[in-house]
Amino acid sequence: MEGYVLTDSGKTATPVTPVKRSPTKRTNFVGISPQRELTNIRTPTDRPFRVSIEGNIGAGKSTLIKYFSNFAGIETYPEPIEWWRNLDGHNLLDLLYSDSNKWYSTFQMYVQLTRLKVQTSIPKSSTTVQMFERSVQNNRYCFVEQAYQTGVLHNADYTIIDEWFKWAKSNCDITLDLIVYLRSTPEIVYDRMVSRKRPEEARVPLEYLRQLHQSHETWLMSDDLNLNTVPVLVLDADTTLDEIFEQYKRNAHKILGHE
Ligand code: DCM
Ligand code: MG
Repeated sequence: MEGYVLTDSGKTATPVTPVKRSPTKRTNFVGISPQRELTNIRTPTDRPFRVSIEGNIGAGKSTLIKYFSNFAGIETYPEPIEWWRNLDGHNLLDLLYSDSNKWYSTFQMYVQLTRLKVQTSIPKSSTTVQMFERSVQNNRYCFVEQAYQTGVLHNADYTIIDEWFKWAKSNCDITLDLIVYLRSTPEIVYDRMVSRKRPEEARVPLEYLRQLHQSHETWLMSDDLNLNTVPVLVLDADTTLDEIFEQYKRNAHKILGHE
């Protein structure tokens, strides 16, 4: 299988040359005008098209999902954040940000379980597209990887989460057909995060968003097929809301698997 990166420019697509041993950053791959085009989005016949919306905190994933939720045949699955905020009365998101070293592993184990439930949801018979806000794959390659690389997660915790991930991958169908990457600048999404005033996130520093940005880049913008084999459509999430809606419209056919 090959890895691809899509653009929203509509030019002829070219497969990305795959596999390097270590992730190679597409450093000259900028916003929505990349050198690499994308093709070959697999349109499954035995189940709905599955697309995951990815991006940093505050990148606009919920806005995109809300926009497409009115389209016919689409089932949308916003992140189950309320489950994380109230697990039998425990606010795991708050615990996470109040003491990351203590709670990171617990939180990610639970997020992984809830994502697995969401991503294996049985669609309605009329559903042609399932659209997820983030994915099981995101957990493993963004949040968990980042926490391990920065020393927040102990190797034992990291290995347990990875074992669960590998088990889920081989025993459940969590495959995706397309990833939409809302690519953003950490400083910009930091301001958005601060202004939306989610109480648990009041303590989140800009540095954390920089680290998460880097983990998204490594996961989605490198040619390493050990990290990702799913086609990636990159949208510029730094722009104004009007411009973002324009990008949605321009790319709707790709996002919904019609191309
Ligand atoms: N979150 C996390 N680990 C995950 C997924 C999400 O810590 N694996 C946190 C980051 C944000 C919140 O949950 O604080 C989700 O918000 P958003 O959808 O804006 O990224
Ligand atoms: Mg969200």
